[in-house]
Amino acid sequence: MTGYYRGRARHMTAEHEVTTTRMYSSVLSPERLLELYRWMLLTRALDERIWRLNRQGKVPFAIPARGQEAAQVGSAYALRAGHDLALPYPRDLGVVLVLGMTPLEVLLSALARADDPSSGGRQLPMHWGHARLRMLSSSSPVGTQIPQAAGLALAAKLRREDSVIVVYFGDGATSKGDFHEGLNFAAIHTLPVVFFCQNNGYATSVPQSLQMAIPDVADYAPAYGMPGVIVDGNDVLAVYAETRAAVDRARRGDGPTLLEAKTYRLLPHTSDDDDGRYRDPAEVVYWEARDPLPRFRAELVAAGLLDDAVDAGLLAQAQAQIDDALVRAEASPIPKRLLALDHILADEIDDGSAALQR
Ligand SMILES: Cc1ncc(C[n+]2csc(CCOP(=O)(O)OP(=O)(O)O)c2C)c(N)n1
Ligand SMILES: [Mg+2]
Repeated sequence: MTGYYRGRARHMTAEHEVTTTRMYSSVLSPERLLELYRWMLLTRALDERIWRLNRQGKVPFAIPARGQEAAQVGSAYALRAGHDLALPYPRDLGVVLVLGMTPLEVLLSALARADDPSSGGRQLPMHWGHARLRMLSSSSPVGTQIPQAAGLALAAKLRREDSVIVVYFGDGATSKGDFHEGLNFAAIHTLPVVFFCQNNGYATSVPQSLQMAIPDVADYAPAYGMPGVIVDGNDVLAVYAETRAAVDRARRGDGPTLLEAKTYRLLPHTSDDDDGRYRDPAEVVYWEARDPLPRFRAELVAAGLLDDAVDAGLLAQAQAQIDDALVRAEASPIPKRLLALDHILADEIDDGSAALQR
């Protein structure tokens, strides 16, 4: 019997917000807590570097992750990298790094080089894809990855694989039919998929209040017959624990979950956006004070796992890794013009006539 989910989404409470460290720190060893922090640090540093390269005219277009690192790193850390399938959305630098994409590969994509694993420099930067890492190539139209994830999950179930599919998207994508169709299908067939929404309050310049008439994306879940969970998306440990629970549930065969990570994008939508035209700078200041990176750093310091010297050393390591990757990426070849149309249309067109003659 497929489990019919009755009830309401599980909501984050004020109590939840202040107790997450105590609630979740015991789920990971000190080494793994520091590993999570290093992923967040690398994501932040690489994101900043790409933004600067854009301002220098070297990277044509950037989609910043700043402010959403906890949601991305914490959730991806709950997957079995290279085994589970991920469909990241363009802002997901933290997700792709944790799942195994190297800073060099990220920079090859940002600089549109021939060896970019996502598309060989054909797609917009940050439209991630990596066959070996089981990361599905992404499209620009918002939300299209959601029904694709349901389809992949159906395939995994039919093949009796124990892989889980995790699909990432923003609050804006929930206004698309793709979101509703994907959730409905996944729930009907009890599919092993986790729908992970990073709700940063905006779809480019459109605030959430103009996209939906209810406050929480997670509240859509019970209508389709699956659990909906709201998590503080700026608390990396809470995100890890809730994603882990949803992934375990999917792997057990108990079906999909909709997770809503409440977060905030600290930079403009993209390098081409002027966020001063649609949001109050005071709002950004409010969220700067809730930046997930210093927040986790403070928690690690309070737990005696980190001090200023170790922190500075970890940042220097991340920067050195990025410096090295950048030198190699800038020295790598650009795509050959003659190959521009490769992989766009089938090389040989099958008009069906051969089949008709049989
Ligand atoms: C179908 C479609 N409509 C509009 C766009 C233009 N567009 C690109 S990103 C975006 C906003 C997405 O917002 P959200 O899903 O909340 O993700 P966020 O950018 O906030 O992380 C829009 C409208 C698009 N790419 N596809
Ligand atoms: Mg958004």
